[in-house]
Amino acid sequence: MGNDESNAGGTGPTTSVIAKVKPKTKRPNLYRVLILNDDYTPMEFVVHVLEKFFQKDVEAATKIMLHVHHHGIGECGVFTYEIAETKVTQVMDFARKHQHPLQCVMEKK
Ligand code: TYC
Repeated sequence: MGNDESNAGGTGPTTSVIAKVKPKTKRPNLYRVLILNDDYTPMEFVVHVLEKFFQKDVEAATKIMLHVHHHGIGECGVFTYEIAETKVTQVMDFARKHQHPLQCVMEKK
């Protein structure tokens, strides 16, 4: 940004340099966090995961869980890269700790 007047030597014509002002508000890349259906993870456990890690109330959590149960995959939320990565790790660790095969993944929007 700016407007320079250059005049090397001090005589002759001047040259104006006009820099463009670029509004620079970049939107962050966003990632969906998804959970996958399986035959063994209890429905109540999935609802609990959605409440615990994705701040869903029991009604919203149940709706998402049933969507995944019937369609195979569903969205838990949309986050920036680091937050999405953290959610996936938290869910996978929690599922493993309770010996459930629940899978959680992220995908770029
Ligand atoms: N299909 C599981 C069952 O019948 C329930 C389930 C729902 C599992 C959603 C995983 O992401 C999932 N117990």
